[in-house]
Amino acid sequence: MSTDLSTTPMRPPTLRRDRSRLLFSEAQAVIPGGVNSPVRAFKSVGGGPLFIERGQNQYLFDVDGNRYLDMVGSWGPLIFGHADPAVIAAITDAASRGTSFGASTEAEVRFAEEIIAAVPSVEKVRLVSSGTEAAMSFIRVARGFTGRTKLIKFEGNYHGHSDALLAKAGSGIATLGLPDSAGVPAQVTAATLTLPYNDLAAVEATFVKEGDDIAAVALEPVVGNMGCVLPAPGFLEGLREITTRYGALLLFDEVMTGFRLAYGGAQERLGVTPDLTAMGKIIGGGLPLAAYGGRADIMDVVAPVGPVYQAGTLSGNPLAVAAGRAMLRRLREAPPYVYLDEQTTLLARRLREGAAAAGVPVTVNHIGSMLTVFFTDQPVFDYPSAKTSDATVYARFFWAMLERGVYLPPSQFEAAFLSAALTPDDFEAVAAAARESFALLAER
Ligand code: HOZ
Repeated sequence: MSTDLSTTPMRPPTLRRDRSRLLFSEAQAVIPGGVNSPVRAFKSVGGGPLFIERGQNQYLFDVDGNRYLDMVGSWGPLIFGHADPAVIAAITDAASRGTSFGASTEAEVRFAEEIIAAVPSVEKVRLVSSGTEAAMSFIRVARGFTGRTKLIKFEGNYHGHSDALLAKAGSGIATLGLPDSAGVPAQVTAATLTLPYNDLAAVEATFVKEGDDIAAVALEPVVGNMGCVLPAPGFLEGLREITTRYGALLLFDEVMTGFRLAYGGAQERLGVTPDLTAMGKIIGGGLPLAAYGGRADIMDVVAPVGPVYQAGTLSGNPLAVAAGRAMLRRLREAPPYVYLDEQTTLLARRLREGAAAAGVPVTVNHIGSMLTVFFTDQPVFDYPSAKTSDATVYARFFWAMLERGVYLPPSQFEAAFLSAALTPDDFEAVAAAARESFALLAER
């Protein structure tokens, strides 16, 4: 069959969207692009964003009264779905005692103990408010600890929007097809060496040339920000060996994978221990909280013990800590990992079968409860191979799924995050919606 599916006529949209459209036009007058984070503008799938009224368990409800099975989960935090009663009760209880103190609390100590008990690499941890802050801070710590300047990161990996890390980044930068970001001086990214993901030979060659200057290698151990892309066998182990040999640090950005691929994150699941880890999303239970941590001797360079400065008025915010602790307690008491692995694996198989039946070439990458359908017949293992996916076909698939009540990431270069609130029947419903959508893509 022809692979040009991007011009296939679509069924006219039947979703009610009047109120979302009105709000978006009002939003554009007062918020840049009408959104507070670029990917949610739907720019790469077209059609304008949905405005959300509420979430309940596995469902999202928009302001026009449409209901969707949510495959985004707020980009990762909501592993038990929306408005989880245990998390809501913890937030409500904490709020009744004050929303912010800018001072120490017992809860943050207990939370730090719980994180340390969970994540293999973490002996000391500092709480911050966003994944961007966590990743920015672990880079600063790595440079402060090693006294070196250069940093290796990988194409299509996204570590938040701090200046030094906006080099060939994934997520919104990939979604919008931007080279990098304006406003970041070239001097700031000059020390950021960007290499192809899964290319150990490129890492080795860079260390041979500049090893004495390299402070750290930072990566998503499983990538979510160019869609879901898995590390090749031996890649993480190789990075561990090379960084150790050269006295550089290995930094895992587990903002997406932490507490999602296993209670101890990708490092527990894949058995490779970094020196420092950035965490976010699930760890905050859906509130703005993130963390970075690792070896105690490294973390002790952070002020006020050491000379590396990092601070925040809302760091350790009592509501966010309460939400995070409730989330971690839920994960210990009712681990969703086996269920989510089984259901996601089954869904991936159904998606491949549905696409094959319609003659639509796809590559479905998944691990744990992260999944991406790429519209390519190539394996996807790095950013260039992710870009072989036809994003215009993804856009058509996205809308066909939305019409069938399934809310996918509004970008080819973001992973879906599945929640334990989705029942086996819901997973079947998603597969059925996908079968119809693939068939529609293939229609003449
Ligand atoms: N950067 C996030 C996803 N990788 C957030 C996207 C959004 O909220 O727009």
